[in-house]
Amino acid sequence: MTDYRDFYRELRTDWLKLRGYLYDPKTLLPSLPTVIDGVRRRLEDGEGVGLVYLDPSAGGHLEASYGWQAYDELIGEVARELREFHVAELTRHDAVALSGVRSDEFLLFAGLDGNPSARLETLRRGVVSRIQASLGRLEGELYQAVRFDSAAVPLRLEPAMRIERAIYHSLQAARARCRRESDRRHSRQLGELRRILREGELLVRYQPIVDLRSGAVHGFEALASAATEEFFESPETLFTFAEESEVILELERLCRREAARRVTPLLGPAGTGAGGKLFVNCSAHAFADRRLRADLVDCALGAGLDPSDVVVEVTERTAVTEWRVFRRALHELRRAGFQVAIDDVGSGYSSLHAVAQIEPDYLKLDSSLIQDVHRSSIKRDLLETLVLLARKIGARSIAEGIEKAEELDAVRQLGVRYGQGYYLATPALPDRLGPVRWH
Ligand code: G
Ligand code: MN
Repeated sequence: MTDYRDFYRELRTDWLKLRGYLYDPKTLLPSLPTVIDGVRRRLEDGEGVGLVYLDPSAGGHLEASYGWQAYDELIGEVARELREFHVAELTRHDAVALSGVRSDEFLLFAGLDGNPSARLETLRRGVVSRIQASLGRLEGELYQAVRFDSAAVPLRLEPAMRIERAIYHSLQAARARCRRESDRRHSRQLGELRRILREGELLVRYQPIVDLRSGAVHGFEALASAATEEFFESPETLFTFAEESEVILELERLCRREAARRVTPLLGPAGTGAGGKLFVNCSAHAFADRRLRADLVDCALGAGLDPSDVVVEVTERTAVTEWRVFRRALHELRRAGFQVAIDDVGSGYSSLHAVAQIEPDYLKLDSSLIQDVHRSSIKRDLLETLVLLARKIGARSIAEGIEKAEELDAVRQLGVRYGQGYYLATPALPDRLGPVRWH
């Protein structure tokens, strides 16, 4: 007798396997082979159909730096947004798909009537801005860093060509157009970066670091960015691009130079002792730069600052791989009189190992610990511990990212010595800095 149970079990296994080829398991979006038949039928019926192609530019990069799990989440968010777009703006004959299972190339097939090329372009813009806006509202660096390259192509019926193959050709054309577009953007950005380095054109904003006992300004952190957002929309994109283009040392040198050159009006006349300190950021890359010490000395003296008025903020955003080189550079800086701070203490970027290696003059306590500290007893315990640690190693503590009066009160009560953040003062150009709010 036939055992139907075995038969059905096999059938089910086959079906699951098949579904795994046809639908992406994470997003449940169909793959291209799944939707191609529907598209073919519409074209055969004489309908106009267009393809909007969306590709996360630098997707590979992002996945490599943030990990596949985080990247999967991102793809899931985009899929969800596209599905909503489908429901709101398209018909059930239209389709949203991935080029293949586990791919990160999104495809949107939509019927075109009226003016096909105008409709297609409107569709492409609509989709891209909707995705970009919805990702922008999410928490997380990855969501802020991602950008979508896109292209829209009408699908054409070529009488001599098999329709499915013509669709694949259109996909290739869309990919090629995206690549050309991103190459063009890349070379425009590279041109702009070279110009910035050549002409020294950078904006430097300064953010006060405030003594939480007296309200006096203890110093300013210098924060550099491109003069316009046209090519580099954030400091993050500028620095990442410079790193990829292997000119990060040049860019950091320029930032230090400009930070020192323009700080003078804030710190008071040289030699009067009226001034505070200048805090400058240095990545781990900069510590491998043999010119770091001489360069910093030049910057300081050029601006009429004593090296002891300059605090070098160390971040581990790019990991320190050569501790020996790093320690030697640090030692040289110290001997020249500079002070050292560890940035982002308490975040993933900053380890206790670094605290032990560096013996810093300042610990800058990461904004993730400060955010809503008045509502979290764990954060208060952690801060209390870090304040104690700072005291024990003879370092001074600075709370970063204070955005609310309650946070200010809490960190003050915990004995944090200095504070920085939008609540106290936002970063501003030297002639735009207003008074500090500290109550
Ligand atoms: O990693 P580092 O601490 O150097 O980063 C400084 C960055 O933090 C700057 O881009 C600055 O504009 C930003 N910043 C300064 N104060 C605040 C704040 O109160 N809240 C937030 N979210 N960012 C801040
Ligand atoms: Mn910093």
